[in-house]
Amino acid sequence: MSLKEGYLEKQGGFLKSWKKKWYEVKGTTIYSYKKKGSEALSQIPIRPKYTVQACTEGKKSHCFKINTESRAYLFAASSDKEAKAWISTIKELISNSSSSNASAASIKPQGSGSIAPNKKLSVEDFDVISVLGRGTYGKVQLVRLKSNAQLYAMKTMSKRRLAESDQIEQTITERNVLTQIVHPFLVGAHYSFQNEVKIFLVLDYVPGGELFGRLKEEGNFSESRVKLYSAELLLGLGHLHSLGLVYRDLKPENILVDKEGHIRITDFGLAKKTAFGETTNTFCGTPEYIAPEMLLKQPYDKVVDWWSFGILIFEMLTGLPPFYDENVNTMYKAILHVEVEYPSGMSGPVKDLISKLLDKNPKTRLGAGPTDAEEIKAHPFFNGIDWKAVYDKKTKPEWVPKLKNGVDVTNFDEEFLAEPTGFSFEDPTLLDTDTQSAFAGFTCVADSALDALE
Ligand code: ISQ
Repeated sequence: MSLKEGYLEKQGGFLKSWKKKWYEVKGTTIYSYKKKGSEALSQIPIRPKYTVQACTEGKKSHCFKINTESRAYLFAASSDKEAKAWISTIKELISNSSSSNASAASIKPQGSGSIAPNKKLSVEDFDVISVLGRGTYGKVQLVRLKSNAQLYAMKTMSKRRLAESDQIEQTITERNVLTQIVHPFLVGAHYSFQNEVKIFLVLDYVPGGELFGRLKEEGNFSESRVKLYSAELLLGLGHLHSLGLVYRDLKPENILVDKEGHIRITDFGLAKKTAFGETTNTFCGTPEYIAPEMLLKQPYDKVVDWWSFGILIFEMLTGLPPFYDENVNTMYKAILHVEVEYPSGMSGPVKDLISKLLDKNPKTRLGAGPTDAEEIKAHPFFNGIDWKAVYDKKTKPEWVPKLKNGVDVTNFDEEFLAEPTGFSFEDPTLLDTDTQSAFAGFTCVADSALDALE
């Protein structure tokens, strides 16, 4: 039940522009929505030490401000009466959160991307159980928070390696994206912190392993299985786009399977904030999945994600991406000039969907219109899908990972599981002060959402 709801304008913490959204107070949290009845975009959990007051800054009338430890949230209501009503509701929330949190010195785990009470953490607060994966800049480990026994995936990155390969901005992007996310099909972040040599992102643990591993083992997936995976991906990508983010790196390695068999997109290092209608031209992504306009170094926008989505649907159905060639140059030429050939077993609707997503012209590609994901949801391949049931995870996946217990990591690559656990040593004296200062402000408890990137 909502205690108060209505449209408010809010000033972004980063760009300082004002955005109108629907806000709702439920429990001790303020949720934001694009419009009434849509999916929650983000949340501000109210804590005992917060304050709320009317204010005159921000060049807007009927303003009020919520002060937290890390920032102030500035809102504008439609009238003074409305502003007063919001202030009194939030004051009540603050006093309610004081009584419900009085004994909560420890951290309460919450769902994906949700917010824990403010507490600064360090690696000493976690036990390492296993290594789940490794990349150029560090590794992902299964960890348990000592205070509440909750499992998380901890991504550890070396500051030196990030700096050497110009990845600092990407890492901060990933943190900013992750702390904004509250969505059933996107991996959320709970905490981020740093020590002298490393930065740490504490993420939802998704125990079913990478979709890539499943695809390698099974060769390909049935059309009905692909339909649910792609419906879930579509909702996740659509949500990122609704936040003004282009994901840019969709591939099976970045898709995890949860304990019930639903998917979760991870790895937001390449996600990029663009204002609506704006384009970018940084070259990034994985060769097999790169859209033609990106290859041509032309300005591109969120529609590149719908190209990669088409490639992924093809790969899930056949086991290989459509333009694959061992020779990368041949593959690039195929992406630019060759039409996709479809195996005979593919149904008409899925062929039609893939061909419309793999339109080499980004302007006419399915999903290029103003309604973005909605345009793709209306394609006949998705006829009969109950989108609410998909969002609520009420549609049963065909494959459910077998897990013996909460810390069963057998769905992850054996190569990593054999690695020794623990936090490796790196010499802090090797880091220059520029690198250190580039990470200033990285430490945070996921302060949700209505934050930096808005
Ligand atoms: C969450 N759970 C398991 C593995 C992961 C790898 C990368 C990011 C998040 C993860």
